[in-house]
Amino acid sequence: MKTFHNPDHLLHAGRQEMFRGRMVDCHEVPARLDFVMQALEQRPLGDRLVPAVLDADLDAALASVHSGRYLDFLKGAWAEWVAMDPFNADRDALPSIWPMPNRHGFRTDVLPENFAARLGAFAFDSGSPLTRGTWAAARMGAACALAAAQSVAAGARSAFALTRPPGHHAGPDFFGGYCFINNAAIAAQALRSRGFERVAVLDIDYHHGNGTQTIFYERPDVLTVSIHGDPLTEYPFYLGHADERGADFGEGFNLNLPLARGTGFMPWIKALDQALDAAHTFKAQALVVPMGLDTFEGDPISGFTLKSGDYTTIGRRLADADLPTVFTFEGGYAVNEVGTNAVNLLQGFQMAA
Ligand code: OKP
Ligand code: ZN
Repeated sequence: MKTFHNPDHLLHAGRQEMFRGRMVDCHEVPARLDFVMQALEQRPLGDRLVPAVLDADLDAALASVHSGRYLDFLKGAWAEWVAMDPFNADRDALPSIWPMPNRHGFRTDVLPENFAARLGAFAFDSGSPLTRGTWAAARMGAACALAAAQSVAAGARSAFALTRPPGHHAGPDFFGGYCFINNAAIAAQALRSRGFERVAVLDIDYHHGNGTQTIFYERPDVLTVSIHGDPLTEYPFYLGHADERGADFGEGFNLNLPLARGTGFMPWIKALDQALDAAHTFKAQALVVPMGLDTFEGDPISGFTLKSGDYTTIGRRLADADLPTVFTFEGGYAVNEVGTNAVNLLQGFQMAA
């Protein structure tokens, strides 16, 4: 399979994130991607390419899953942040006030002019630093997802969008969970636009893919399935329960499989079989896998106990679905092992495919 990697990922390098009242070093660091690249160099799966997509196609892909006002906000955010205070040029932007939509009567239809207030209107946490290069990096990440989808639409069995920042927490008009642009949603929508009538997104990151779920929640043409730490105790907390089944035309086309913190490989792979059954029943014509490796036992911010060898089995099992498949790189914060685990999964897939 081809890997489309983001040559600009380094432009996004947050320094610190707010965590329980203090600033801690960012977990989502550039080295994560570098380790995956190194592992791919040692165990090549196919060409490693920089995405070449038309600007107009990329803008259309971005606009197909995100709102215009959110994209405008992201595009201009850094300039506005620095305009607030010239010293901000050396600080990452983090929100510290939120409108809490749907509660307390706060409005989001009228956007404040104050940038800090607008930052909070588009973010759901204060752990996702927005930096000078965030927009450029995230935009090129979307190009990776689009190129991967185009490759699969052109007949490839699979493709890998290797990019950061990750994407599955980003929604139609919000960022959070280290995510700004939803790469998996862009890939799914690009496949829909290129002739695949039903696309299944199977999110295997430790954290619920709330952004992706929200983007497709009312749609019957994209099935969203997520296996993740139970939101009763795990981030992102406010979404990801088993009773969220989709709404309107999308009712029945969202499946959440929350598992308790501490879950090991046997129950996890049973959930994967359930997820694949759902994709099969849905008669999916293509698969998008937001691939988080933070289910690993050594992950510093997660709570499952999968081992490196388990990822090979997961890859094999995904290949059994026998569908054109796009992988997007999501979480995985045990930096030294993330390359091995990612390539184990992809190699397991490729050998079985
Ligand atoms: C992004 B992805 C840890 C706090 C949790 C947010 C986690 C975002 C995970 N100190 N912060 O799904 O891997
Ligand atoms: Zn995660």
